[in-house]
Amino acid sequence: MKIVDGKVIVCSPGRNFVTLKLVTEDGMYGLGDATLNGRELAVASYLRDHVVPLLVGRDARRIEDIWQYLYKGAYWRRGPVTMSAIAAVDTALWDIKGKALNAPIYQLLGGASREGALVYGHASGATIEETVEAAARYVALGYTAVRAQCGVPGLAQTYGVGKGDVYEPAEAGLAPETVWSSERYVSSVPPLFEKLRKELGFGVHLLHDVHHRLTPIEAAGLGRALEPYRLFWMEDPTPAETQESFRLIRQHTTTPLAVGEVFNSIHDCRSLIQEQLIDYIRTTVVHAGGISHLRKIASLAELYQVRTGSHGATDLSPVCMAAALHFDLSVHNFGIQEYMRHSADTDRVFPHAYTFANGLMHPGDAPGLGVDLDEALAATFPYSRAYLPTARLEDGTVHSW
Ligand code: EZ4
Ligand code: CO
Repeated sequence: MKIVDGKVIVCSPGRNFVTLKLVTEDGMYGLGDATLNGRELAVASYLRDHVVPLLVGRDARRIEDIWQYLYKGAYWRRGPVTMSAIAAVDTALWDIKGKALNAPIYQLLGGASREGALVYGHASGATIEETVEAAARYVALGYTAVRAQCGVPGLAQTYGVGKGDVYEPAEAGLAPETVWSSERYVSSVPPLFEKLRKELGFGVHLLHDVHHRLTPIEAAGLGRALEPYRLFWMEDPTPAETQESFRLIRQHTTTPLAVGEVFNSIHDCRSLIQEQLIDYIRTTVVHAGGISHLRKIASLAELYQVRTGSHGATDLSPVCMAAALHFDLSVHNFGIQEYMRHSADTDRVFPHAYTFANGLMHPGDAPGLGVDLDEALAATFPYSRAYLPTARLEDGTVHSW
């Protein structure tokens, strides 16, 4: 089953997406998400100019061999651009394998380990009251897990606070700069969760994303202050290039920790997992080498009772969401899946079989991923430059984002 073509489709139905479509000699095709928010065209070129020429003529059935060939053969290993490109190839090959064998991918990964994947929605608001109302709306929709982010008094704009119904992390044009204060932030979070628990009780899982903005000791203090509200997790408490930082946080708090949405390989989280410094690993299909590599991370994590909690924001396309759900349904040590609903235009460009009911999602039973790409419709939404915002402290110093 030879690969005869690889097409890179860049479209922007509400936000930018890069999709790889691999075609085989018998006319079968598979899709893979290659979207790297704010750096999309680098991955598109990596695929189009450097990877697709190497794939033409290869046997589409040899997923692991092609993965190793692209990873080891490039000489230059890891990094978000390389690993997103490899992820797209890997996902597309799993899609083809599922279609060829007439089975949904989760059946090829060992079958379902659960009825559905627990997902969390995103509640946010400028004030505590608005955020509590948004969280209550998610509960009314059937969600049993909700991430809550709130505006910080004294800061004009705060990460994670959406505008309108669809939460979009990037902004059109050149990267906007926002002002950040860790002091203002850390004192604003406990009152939010106090109010959420008072209004919603303890029957719903509550999550919070710190977005790599605190030092380890600041994060330790916040984790401790949040203990009475029993969070499902505190996410990305501090930047994780230095994995040992988490030892310090861990010594001080029992609030569960999640990290890894920006990781792209098992080497980024090896110490975090083996030393049991985290409870959830957030690596995703698209940014961490595809379904094949994510399974290796999950297998390592399983040994240490670390569970998965994959990133699933709107900048991860429905192709990635479908792949994530096949992974989530099958791996034993699944924990939770992030789910930010896409815009109506995105859903129309990427028709999909996955469904949500009663707080759980299911990838569906269509062969392969169960997601398609309407290329004619996609062509009506051309790429449009957008960036994630950046952050500076009140005195102008660049801060982690
Ligand atoms: O900042 O998806 O947990 N979710 C997040 C997201 C990420 C964006 C990055 O592209 O932190 O909002
Ligand atoms: Co996050």
